Amino acid sequence: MAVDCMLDDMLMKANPYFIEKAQSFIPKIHRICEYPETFLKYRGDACRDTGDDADGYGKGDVLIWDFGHNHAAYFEFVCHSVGSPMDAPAFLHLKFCETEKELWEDCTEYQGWISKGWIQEEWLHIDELPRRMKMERRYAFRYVKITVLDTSQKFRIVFDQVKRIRVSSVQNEEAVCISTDDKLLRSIDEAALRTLANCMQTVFEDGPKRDRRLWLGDLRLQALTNYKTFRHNDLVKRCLYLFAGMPNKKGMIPACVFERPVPLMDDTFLLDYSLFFLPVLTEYYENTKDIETLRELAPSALRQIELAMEYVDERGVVFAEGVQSPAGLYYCFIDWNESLDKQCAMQAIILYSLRYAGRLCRLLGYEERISYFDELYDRMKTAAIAAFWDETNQVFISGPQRQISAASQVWMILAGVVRGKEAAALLERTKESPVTMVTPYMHHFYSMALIEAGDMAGAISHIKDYWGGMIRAGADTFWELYNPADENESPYGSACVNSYCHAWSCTPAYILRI
Ligand code: RAM
Repeated sequence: MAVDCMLDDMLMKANPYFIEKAQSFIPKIHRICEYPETFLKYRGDACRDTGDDADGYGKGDVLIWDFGHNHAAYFEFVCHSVGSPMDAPAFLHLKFCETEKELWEDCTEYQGWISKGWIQEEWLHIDELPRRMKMERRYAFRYVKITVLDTSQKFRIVFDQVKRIRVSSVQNEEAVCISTDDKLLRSIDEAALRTLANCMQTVFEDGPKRDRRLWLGDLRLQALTNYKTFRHNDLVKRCLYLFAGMPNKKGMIPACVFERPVPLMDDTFLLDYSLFFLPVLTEYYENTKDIETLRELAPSALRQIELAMEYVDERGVVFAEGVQSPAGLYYCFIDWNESLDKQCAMQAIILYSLRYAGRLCRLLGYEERISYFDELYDRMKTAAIAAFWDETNQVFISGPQRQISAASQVWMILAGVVRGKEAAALLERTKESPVTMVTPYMHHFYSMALIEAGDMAGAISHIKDYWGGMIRAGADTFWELYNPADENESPYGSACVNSYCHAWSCTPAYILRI
């Protein structure tokens, strides 16, 4: 019975008017043709000159084209044969790589928990040459590696007119880079803008390699950065209407939605992401003054608070993630650190969202609701201190093990539970937290907490340190996950499926423009 109810809640309750409105804002995609900057030839692992390109390539030869930067693009080339008549198919392996290290990564043994279909590689049999090959899929890549698996003893293959068609709904030049004498900050800003541009397709995608779809938590950070850079505000509007157009039967907004073949909600629900619909909508209005959208979507946004309150006990404390409550289970994201206890951060995110609910109601003049949200905020803040503040260690703890994590402290500061000098001191202690942050997403919130505590210089220096670490490791777009202590860390069981252009890491371009 309980299972039936849960499944029933998962069903989509589409709002055709909202979806139609979203579809009317599908942006135009710009296409730019680009040629490789460098071409390298290998046999095995050794770089070698295989002779004149016109002599062609055979079994075991490895060819690498470097396009200079990582972009979302389609790949094309022409190939023909030399030597005797072509007496067998040409058999090729193609690998598309965002970073140099992926070129040499062996993914054949991949056993991770998300689909190996995300690994950007293809095996091609070409029966007749010459042939113009236009790869059907869109990839995210800087490098293309072709391994000639076989030709035959009688013919070899020649490659020509290698190019890619870069695609995005924005053009990089539209956003002006920050002017600073600091070379590292300039590189960080450039990489952040490139990251965001690659993810701005017909929706704000999380990453052009993976998952190539619209996630609400990612959208929050992309939208903020977009307002200060590309200013394609209708794309935010489209995404807002897509989410609001496809809640479940209870009105809960899913963590992510698909656009094709027709708009569809995913059956993944994350409480923190659903609540982020409130800040995304409020900030959209603050940046555009589009009152019609604010009015139309406010009920969907405020509904997220009502639903979140079902997971809050009579003391005003949220149940732990994944634990039975009278309303059932909920899940949340927060960060990819698998040992993270999320209860304290989730409490803070509800508080954070209550402040946005109040802000939204003020904008719309919903007087009664303003005081309701303000009182609820005060009650839950008192409950949060009683439940999570550890007086002895002067930190927030979470869960039965009284876990001390960076995420708990950061979110309590962003929720306004600790402010000013106390917040600055707490962040200082956060550096010692045994449970660290692993995604640029969480590091963004850490930087924002520093700013909230009045330490803009600290936030900039953190950006130089953390995002600068990716630049020093060769990044030209920022990654989904970066743990300086372990560059191969992956939440999926293998770095083969990690995304190296992930929109939630684009926020230095926002923070550097505040
Ligand atoms: C990953 C996605 C996305 C994130 C979710 C929670 O699978 O790449 O960026 O929002 O997880």
